[in-house]
Amino acid sequence: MKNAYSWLLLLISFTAGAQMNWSEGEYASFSTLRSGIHKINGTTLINQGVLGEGDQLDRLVILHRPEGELPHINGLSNGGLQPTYYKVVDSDGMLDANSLVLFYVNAPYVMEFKDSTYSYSEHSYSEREYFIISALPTSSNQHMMEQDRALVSNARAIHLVTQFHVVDSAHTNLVGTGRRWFGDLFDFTTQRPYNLPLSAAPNTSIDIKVNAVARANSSTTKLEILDGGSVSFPSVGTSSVADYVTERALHSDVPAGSGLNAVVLNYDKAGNSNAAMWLDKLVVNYWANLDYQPSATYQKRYQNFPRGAGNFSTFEVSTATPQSLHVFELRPGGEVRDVQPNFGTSNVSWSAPEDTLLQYLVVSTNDAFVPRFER
Ligand SMILES: [Ca+2]
Repeated sequence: MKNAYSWLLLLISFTAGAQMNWSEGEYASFSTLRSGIHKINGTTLINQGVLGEGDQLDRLVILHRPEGELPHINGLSNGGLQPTYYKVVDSDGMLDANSLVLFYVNAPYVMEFKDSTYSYSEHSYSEREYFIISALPTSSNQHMMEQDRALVSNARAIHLVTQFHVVDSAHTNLVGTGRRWFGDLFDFTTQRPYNLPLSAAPNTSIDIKVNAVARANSSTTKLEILDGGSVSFPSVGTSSVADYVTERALHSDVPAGSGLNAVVLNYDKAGNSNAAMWLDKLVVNYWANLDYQPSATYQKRYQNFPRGAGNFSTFEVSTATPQSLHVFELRPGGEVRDVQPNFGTSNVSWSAPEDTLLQYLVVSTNDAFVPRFER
């Protein structure tokens, strides 16, 4: 009898060992390159030992550090961590291989929406955002708040919403100081298309900001945006300091015409065979219609363009599969809510008050981004 009791204790401690306890500092770390709704599935939670099969999913703890400029590995230090509220997609709330947890995580760079335009601020240390997942012995109360957004009569119908696209890859450290990094090289290849994740709406204007550096021994080379503006680079001495370059910024509008899905950059070498240009960053703002459009790299944004308290906007998102979609509300200050919209036969719709800026994401569980497991 005593033996059986010991075995039982051993079994209990083994089972408990397969689950994490945040109070004891145990966690699994994940990272992402993207801003939007992410998902963790049951298999991952089980395999990483966060929870065991059959455990209540509401014990999960998801924490991140949304503010500050610390390197993100250091940024996981306990002090600045905040909860990321999540939505459990599971019929009985108990962990199995097919369970899903949905939650919002921002990329480390900032896209601030103001005056119908997103402005971009890069993060100095990291292109990945890190967050951690653990569990408590009982419910963590980190369920995402539900938000009723029933249709309101006499509301303004929104037909176009603003999207952003950023290309800011860091491959090349030209002067070797480690402080400035550059992306695509325009040398043998002098023209590159940058695909937009969604097509721009027809007959709208696309706002393009480009920063690039170049070296050339003439002052006639230039950066051009196809169907948009251009800017020339001054000449620099390429013989003595091989990596010396000059920098130019270009801000230009391009008409979308019948709809556009790429921004094309060209470096005109003006016959100067030694000339070369490196892209620093490309920031694009463009308009899209409201139709549901999944993309592997981007989740369409819907804004209410607030005119003040007492006003309402209505969104109607056309889709063949309304019941498969989840609508999330991004609120000022970073809170995210689980919207209860109106499900039609071929659309999802809701009305939003306009006393403050509200942004929405409409995603199916297939579109939710999958974070990378770190350790
Ligand atoms: Ca279940």
